[in-house]
Amino acid sequence: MNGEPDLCIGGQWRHASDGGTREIINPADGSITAVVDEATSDDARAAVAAARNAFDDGAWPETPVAERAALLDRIADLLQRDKEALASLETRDTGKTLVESRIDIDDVTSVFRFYSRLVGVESDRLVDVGDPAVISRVVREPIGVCVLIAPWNYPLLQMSWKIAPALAAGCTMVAKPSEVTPLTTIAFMHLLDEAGVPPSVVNLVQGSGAVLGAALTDNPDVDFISFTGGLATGRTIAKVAAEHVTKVAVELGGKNPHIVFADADWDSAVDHVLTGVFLHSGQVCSAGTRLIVEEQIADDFVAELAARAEKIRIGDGMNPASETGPLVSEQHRAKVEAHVQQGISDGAKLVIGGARPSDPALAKGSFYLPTIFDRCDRSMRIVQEETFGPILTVERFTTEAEAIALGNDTEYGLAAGVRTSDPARGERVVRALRHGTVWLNDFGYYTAAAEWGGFGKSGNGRELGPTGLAEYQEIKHIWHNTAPQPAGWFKG
Ligand code: TXE
Repeated sequence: MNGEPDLCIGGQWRHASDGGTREIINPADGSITAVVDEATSDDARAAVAAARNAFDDGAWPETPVAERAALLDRIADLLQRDKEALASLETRDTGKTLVESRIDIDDVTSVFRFYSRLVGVESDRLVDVGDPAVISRVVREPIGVCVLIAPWNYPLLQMSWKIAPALAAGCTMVAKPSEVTPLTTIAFMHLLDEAGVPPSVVNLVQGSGAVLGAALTDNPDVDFISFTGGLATGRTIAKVAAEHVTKVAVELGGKNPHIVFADADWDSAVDHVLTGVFLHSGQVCSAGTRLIVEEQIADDFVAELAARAEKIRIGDGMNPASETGPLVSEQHRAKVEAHVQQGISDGAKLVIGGARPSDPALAKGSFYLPTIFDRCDRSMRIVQEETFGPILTVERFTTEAEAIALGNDTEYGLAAGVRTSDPARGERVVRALRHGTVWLNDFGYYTAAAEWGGFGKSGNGRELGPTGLAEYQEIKHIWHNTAPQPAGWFKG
């Protein structure tokens, strides 16, 4: 960063092999936050080769579980030591508020602590095969070389959901953060060194996905690819990996319904719908972007939401007065603006927003106003396609069955919210929704101990929880006959 080498390959910090660099832009004001090395595809191939050697010939996969667990704990300690520095780097990189970035670093820490504990208590499973001479057991082994590709909305958080279980399992890896937001991952890589992660176990490259993608994913030396990002990229990676029968887990975002029945607690419903969609300016894979509200309260509910959304204080995430920051880049704002235009031409009713803020102090950043579209229906692209911006669409229902049908009317299936004061109805609706996480009378919360992932085109595989560790493990059944006898099948 800023002259220091940023790629870590085979235990060596290096510049890009062709000397290439990239400017990292602060989305709050368009200034250059840092200049980082931009890896070439040769660098990416070298990183995979280093991870392969470290897995095949290195000590890490055989390192006792207690040592791996202790290392994860040391990493967690260092994250807390450097929390403020990492949080401010994350804010300058992504634009999110400092408060959110601090929460992110705490969450990253909790992921390392969780897997440190989990890997220590996991044990082999004994199987009774009906023969006392046979010891039959099912053991878990590290899956091998992992390629970990992360997006820009929660850069270090998303990467930690991959690196922590991969390390816990005994894998070696290549981490590739988003080229838009690589700074905390570079800083974190230095913490891994300091914590004592052996050389070549974690390799770091950053740069354009289009340039590095093939070297990282169309590569027979890779055993597992964990990817979080957009649907189109996820499809490309899955296709390429299929050629090598490489295991792939993908988390591809969502178009998440937030269903509000008329009997829901009003204040918490308004508040959670607002936070669910406008936090981090909607750049959250589980953002509740589709409000599905019971007709009898819809007008009042939307009016109150609009009144509150207009008061959201937008600004530089480093300013403690800001409640939400800019979009991650000019390019991303252009995508959001195109979606809004599409909504207008499809006939949705613009209630508020639909524009950049007029405050001249925000003119240099990629800010966008909280936007609400009423009278939306399922045929509209703004209802079906992920915008990844501060855009709420409103659909109305009159029956429970209709609410469920609307909630499931999406090709995605990452997350959903349901709000009602009737527990029996709440349970019915929660069970009927085809989404990976469903909140009943809450929204947006998660824990490292519970699985995260999607149904449908939100992806496959799970992160976090015990399944998030199992993704990085192969299962082996060992059948050990302690008193071998001839099988006696063939008599001659
Ligand atoms: O993501 P990409 P983009 C959604 C959101 C957003 C859209 C596109 O709707 O508007 O995706 O965002 C790397 N081989 N989400 O274009 O391209 C890339 O370098 C290998 C949802 O920014 O998917 C980055 O590290 N890797 C989401 C990562 O993929 C490739 C979070 C994600 O970038 C690659 C972000 C290739 N061919 C966006 N091409 C979520 N699920 O939370 C790119 N990459």
